[in-house]
Amino acid sequence: MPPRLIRRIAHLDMDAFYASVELLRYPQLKGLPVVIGGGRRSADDALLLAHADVPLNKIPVADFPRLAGYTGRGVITTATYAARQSGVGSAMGLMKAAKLCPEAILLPVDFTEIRRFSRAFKDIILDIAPLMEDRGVDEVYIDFTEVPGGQRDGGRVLARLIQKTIFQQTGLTCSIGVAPNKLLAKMASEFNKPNGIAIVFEEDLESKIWPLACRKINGIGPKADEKLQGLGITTIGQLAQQELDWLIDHFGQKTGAWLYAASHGQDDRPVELESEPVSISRETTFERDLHAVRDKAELGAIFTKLCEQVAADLANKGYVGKTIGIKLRFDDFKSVTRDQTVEVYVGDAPTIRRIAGHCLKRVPLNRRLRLLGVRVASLIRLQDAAEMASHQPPALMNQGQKASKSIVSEPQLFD
Ligand code: TTP
Ligand code: MG
Ligand code: MG
Repeated sequence: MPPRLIRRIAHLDMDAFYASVELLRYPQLKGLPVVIGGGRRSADDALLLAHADVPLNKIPVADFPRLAGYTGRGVITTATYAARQSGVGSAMGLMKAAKLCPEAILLPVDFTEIRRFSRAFKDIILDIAPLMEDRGVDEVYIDFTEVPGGQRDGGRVLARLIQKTIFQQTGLTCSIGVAPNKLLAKMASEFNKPNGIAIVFEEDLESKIWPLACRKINGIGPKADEKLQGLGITTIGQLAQQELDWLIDHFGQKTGAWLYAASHGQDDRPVELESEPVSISRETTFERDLHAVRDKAELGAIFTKLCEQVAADLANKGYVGKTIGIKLRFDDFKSVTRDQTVEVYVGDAPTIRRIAGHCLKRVPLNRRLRLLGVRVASLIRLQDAAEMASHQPPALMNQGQKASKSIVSEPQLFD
């Protein structure tokens, strides 16, 4: 008989994520206090401008902008572990942080890089353990139960493999908690941060979970915590000592029952697979109804902007698509859609604009417009499309061009 599988759920969270992504670019800052936050400033541009002729990893540490003297209302997005030793951390005002750690290097967030690495580490995990739930930019749940290595040493063997592979392929470290469920795994992933692994079994509840503050339960926010403190409850262990009925009396049926279950380490929520988007679209309702001919310039500009936004959304999410569509709503509130499917996946704004323009020409535009939308569907992941393209003749835009030829006799509208 095969051995009985016990439920093992992992929570993985990247270490000082935004800061760590910057350190990949500037490895000379490794080990130093670095904080990420505020908007992009002239000092950031000046740094790059002054060193335009050297690679980023050769910019001298002494030349980086410091926190000292910061004035403004910016807050810290995150800080390296070296900076955290001075007591600075997420959500703290940069001016306050400047007092605590003036020598810290201050860098802005690069969201494009962040999204790229977010996608990259999740793809690495998916290759090893396919049951992954995306929980935001730097964390996921993973169901280890049936994955090879997921039971060995409580999940430590698989956790180590994932941690090592992410580090080898991206240079980023993460921390992983493995436990009987999501609730405990989420707490466990913090136990040995950074670059740590923590294994929690059901029987560890009393020793490892009960001493923690109630706030460590994901779902107990500042308000609930304040109310619990008012009732004399600060730790999860104290919460676990309360009767179910007492909790329901104070917090209502639903929250009371949930608090009871959580404090006893119970949580049966499944790990939910990442759902792939079906389409990505942007639409806008105009301030006033616009006419296809009289407001041609304005409509054309809005149309182009929508295509750019859709292209940016696709890029950020890492998709391309081959069905491009438009949606129009007229002043009588009737809507029409048109779409066109091309042979090869596209994602860039000019191409989307061109194909959407073809769609537009198939709609009679004699009424004023209230709304315009652009949509890209039949999506696949960008990297899958790249792989497919390498096995196919480059037929990219022929289809779209053919379509455009067949309708050149149509009146030129705001396209
Ligand atoms: P976290 O995982 O909470 O923090 P972290 O990855 O920086 O550090 P840790 O090692 O403790 O996990 O958040 C992930 C990223 O989300 C973080 O790098 C920056 C961003 N973030 C904000 O933008 N605002 C915030 O208030 C927090 C907490 C994080
Ligand atoms: Mg993190
Ligand atoms: Mg996180």
